[in-house]
Parts: sequence; C-alpha cells; structure tokens
Amino acid sequence: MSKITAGIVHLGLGAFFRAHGAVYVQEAHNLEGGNWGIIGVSLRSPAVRDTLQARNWAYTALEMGAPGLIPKDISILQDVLVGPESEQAVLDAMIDEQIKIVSLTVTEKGYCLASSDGALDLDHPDIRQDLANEVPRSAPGYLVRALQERKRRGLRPFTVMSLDNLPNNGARVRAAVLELAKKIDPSLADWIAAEGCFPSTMVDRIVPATTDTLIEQARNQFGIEDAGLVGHEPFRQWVIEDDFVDGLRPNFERVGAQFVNDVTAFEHMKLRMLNGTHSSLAYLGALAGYRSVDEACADPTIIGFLNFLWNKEIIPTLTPPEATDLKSYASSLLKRYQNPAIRHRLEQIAMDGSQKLPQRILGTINDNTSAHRPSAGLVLALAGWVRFLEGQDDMGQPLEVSDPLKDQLQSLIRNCATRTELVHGLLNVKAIFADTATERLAPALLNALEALDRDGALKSMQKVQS
Ligand code: CS2
Repeated sequence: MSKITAGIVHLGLGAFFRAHGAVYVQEAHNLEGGNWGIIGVSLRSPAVRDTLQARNWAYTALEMGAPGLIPKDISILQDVLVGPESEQAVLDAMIDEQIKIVSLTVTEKGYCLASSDGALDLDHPDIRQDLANEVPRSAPGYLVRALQERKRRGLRPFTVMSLDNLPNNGARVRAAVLELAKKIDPSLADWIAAEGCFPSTMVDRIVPATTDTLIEQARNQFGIEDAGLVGHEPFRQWVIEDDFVDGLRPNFERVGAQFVNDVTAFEHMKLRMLNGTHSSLAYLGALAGYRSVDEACADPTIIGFLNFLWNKEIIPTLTPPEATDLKSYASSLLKRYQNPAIRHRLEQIAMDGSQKLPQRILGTINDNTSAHRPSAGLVLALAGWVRFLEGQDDMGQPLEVSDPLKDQLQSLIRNCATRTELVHGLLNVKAIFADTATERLAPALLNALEALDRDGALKSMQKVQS
C-alpha cells in the first residue's frame, strides 16, 4: 500500500468519525487523489490505536441496511497517535505545514465549555493544566499550542473543523480557542482571529458501538478479520460552511457533502429532531424496559410519542433549511430508528446527558415557553433523564449511568428528601440549566416526575399524547 500524504489531523478517533468523516475523505480520495490522508489522534486512551495497528490503520466500514451487510475498505488513516503517550508527537503532526485541516469529534465534553452558553470553562482541570503548562491535555489546548508554533514558524494556520453535535460548533470551538490563546499570548489570539477558519458543520449518521457479534458476522460472511471495524446505517449527511484557510479542502461536494454559507437551520433541525428524540427515547424507552432504539420503535405507544414530539413540540420551533420538508424528515427519522440491523443501545445514547440536554431538548422547551406553547412531551423526557440517573428501570432492572456530572447529580438525588426539593436542586445546576427559564419549568418537571413515579414511562408517554 503506497502512503498518502496526510493533509488532515483528526482529534477523537471514535467509531462515529471512522464511519462518517473518514468515509467521505476516503471516497474523495478514491475519486481525485490528493494529499488528504488522515492522521488520527486519540486524546485519552490507546485502545483504538492498539486495535487498528494490527491492520496498519486500515479498517472496514460496514453498512447495515435492508440488503444485509456491505463492507467498504477504509485505508485513508496514515497513522494513529495517542495524546497522553506523546503530546509532542501530536503537536508535531499538527504543526506540519502539509496539514491544512484539524477536525474534531471529541464529544460535547471534550471542548471543556463552562455551561450551555458555550464559554470555555477556565476552572476545568484540563484547561487549568493547559494554562499552567506548555504541554497540552485538552482539545482546545492542543489547537492553541499547535497554532502558536505555526505562527512562530511563519506558517499559515490550519482550518479547525468541529464535527460534534453542538450548535454553532465552529463558532464555539473558535471562541474557546481564542479565549485560551488570549490568556497565553494576546497577539496569538489576534492572529488566529484574523487568519483562522472555523467552519460550522452538521454531521449525521447513526453509528452504534461495534459489538463482538458484528466482528464475528464480518468474519463469517466476508472472511474479514477486523477488530477495528465500524458498523453504520446506510444514511449519511454532512453540511459544511465553506470557510477554509486559503480555500484548501477536499472536494467533499463530489461525494455528497453540501456546502452552505450558514449551517444553523440544518443544525437546529438535526439536533432537535434527531438527537432530541434520540435522547428522549434513550431515557423513556430504557425506563420502559427496552434496550435498543429499534426495539423501542416497534412499540406503537413510543411511535405515537415520537410523532407527538416532532409534530407538536419540535417542528413548531424550527425554520426549515432550504429544500427540506420537516414532516418528511421526521418520517425518515422514524424509518432510520426502526432499522433492525442497527442495534443501537439506548444506554449508549443516554450517556453524558448533562452535556447533551441543553442543545437537544432544553432549547426547544425554552422556545415553546416563549411562544406560550406547551412542552409536556419534552418535559417528560427530561423527567425520564432524572429517573434514569437513579439507575433503575420501571421493572427495577439496573441502568448504566455514565456522565461527567454523575457524582454531583446522584448525590443530589440521594440527599433530597422530596421530589420538589430534587427538582429545585437539579434546576439549580448551572452547567446544565443556565439558559433555561427554570421557574416555569419547575412545576411541569415536578408533575412529569410524579407521573413517571406513579404510572411508569409507557403509560406516561401514552397520557401525554392523548
Ligand atoms: C446519538 C448520536 O449517541 C447519541 O447521543 O444521539 O450519536 C446520533 O446517533 C448521531 O448524532 C446521529 O447522527
């Protein structure tokens, strides 16, 4: 295999990027060649590197749809680095002038933002360490230190392209980078502000965590021995603001990406309609005893509840992106959820609720409140999150809670004697609810929580829509 010169460093080499962004880059390379190989970086654990090493960074992207499994070879990764093993190796890769783009899927929490308003959290332990040391730990820290060195060497900056499910992801990462840079060297911040580019993007593809069963299926069906493979649904979408340093980027439009001046309408649609209902399903579906999205979406009560959320509570808050019909978008989402080949675990989607709820659910509730529209379904989903944090479904089976604020939230739950006290305590957690009209939300949340306590998730979902 001949080596392709790398033009992209990607931070956060999880399954989503390997099944989405990397596939687009691979396809653009297959069509046009060019120097757009990818150097992948894991900022935390060596696990992905250790797995991908066996096949020299090549892996299989397996489409899981009605015709069965369709494998595609992805060999666009040129190297995989692990931040905590060698920060300098990661910085060296980012500083290399061949690198034109640094893209990121570091999840919501990886940006170290203070609260739902999106400012950099200067008290975050990783940001504190990045201010005190030149060797970075956080994603914003790596971006700033690499840009600092590029400036010192008289090089052009790279484009910073966030591919995470955050609204205005480009503007957010730009603000975080500028704030950190300003603290380190104000002239660096000025240079980045003047010369840097931070396109916002909307990314979409459902990518469940790889299971041993899928690895085995690939072995049996295709003779592929690949522990690093990723499975994904057939659908994909990528909408990108065309704002790249010196216009340098692969021709992603040739492989189906859409370039726009402003991605906001697409982001809102996707975050509220897809991710908002995904999170609602994760909490309420899991409480009802379901374990995967397709399983939950076979239940007529849940289908009715999803349609209720889309039609009555989410679509009224949205401006449709050009050439998009939101009702058809909703029905296509339901079909995607019902894909039986994607056993998307609800507990996976439930992860990191404290980081996801503001952009997925709370913004929609706020907009409805301002327009004097009710949000009983979304408030029920929020109450579902609270009950999920208690760690048991309606039948008393354990649920796995994983969240950076888990300790804080669960100790609040333990220490509140009544539901009223708990609702007030939770709504006071500024990292989640800073931008929410909590006085209006409190009585509705209390009601919904009591309904779940009394009736369970399924019956409550039924009552809301009737
Ligand atoms: C999901 C997303 O895990 C989650 O929180 O809602 O990963 C979702 O599958 C993707 O955003 C789909 O594009």
